[in-house]
Amino acid sequence: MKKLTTALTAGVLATAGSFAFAADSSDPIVIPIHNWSSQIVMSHAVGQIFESMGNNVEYVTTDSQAVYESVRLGDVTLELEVWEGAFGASFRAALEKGGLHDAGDHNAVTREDWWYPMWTKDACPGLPSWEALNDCAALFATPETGDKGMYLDGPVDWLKHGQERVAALGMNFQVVNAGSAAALWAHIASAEADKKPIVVFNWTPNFAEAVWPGEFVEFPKWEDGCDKDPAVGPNPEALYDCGNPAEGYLKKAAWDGMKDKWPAAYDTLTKISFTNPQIAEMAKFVDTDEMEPEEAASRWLEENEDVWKAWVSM
Ligand code: TMO
Repeated sequence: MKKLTTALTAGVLATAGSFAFAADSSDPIVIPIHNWSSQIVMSHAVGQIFESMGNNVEYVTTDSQAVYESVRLGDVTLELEVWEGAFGASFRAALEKGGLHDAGDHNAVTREDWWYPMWTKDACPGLPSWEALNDCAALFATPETGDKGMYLDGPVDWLKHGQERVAALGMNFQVVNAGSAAALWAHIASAEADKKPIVVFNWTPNFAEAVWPGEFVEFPKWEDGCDKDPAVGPNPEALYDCGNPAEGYLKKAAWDGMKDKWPAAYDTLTKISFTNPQIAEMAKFVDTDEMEPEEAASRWLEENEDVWKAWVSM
């Protein structure tokens, strides 16, 4: 009997040992946190999934463009929300240099661009065309922008070329950067009372679509190279004379070393795929329901075990 127990124990240990050999490093997986709610909640949700697998996780707040260089160098391990419109160029640049790779798409279609709440169209009925918007520029003038219309863009680290687009298309607008996502929502909310026409940066999936019906401005359609080759887009002499992709991707990116250092977590990362409604809900927990991101992440995981348990490799 003793012998059998010993043999069994040895067998168990050998099995456990072979798992341990392939196990993830105990060093923390470093997850970057940015400045919009779905990314913060998703990052905590995935961090909590990794912790449930026995991994250590560390969160660092980073610039949402510079992060691609940090992933490439392995200073952070991954990025969970690579939005094509805002970060496609930085992502492509880092891919070319090497050290990071595409870890797969979420099952989501994204758009990030100039947007207006629907009441704006009452004052400027030619919308959503950008030319119609430009003809209405005076409606959007503010003390800050003089006789030009104001476009309230996102924080400076999101999209870099708003004023260049205005110049390339000969628009009578001035781009003002919001200090935070919250400043965008405050701007929309304050225009709502007297239905003041406004045009602001917005995106989908987001909580905002359930709160304020609205539309994206239709700019000349995005074509690959619009940010690299002046010949692409309607103005043959300028870059950035296109809108952002209307059906953009949402990707995950990983440091090349993640696969060997944290193989189980890496395998899970490649399987992770959130949908538009799931991402909008993550944002809503914070922006509408005023939950803390960590709490929103735990709540999301509690309510969606069937979704994420399927991504965890055993
Ligand atoms: C990067 N963002 C989703 C805020 O456009």
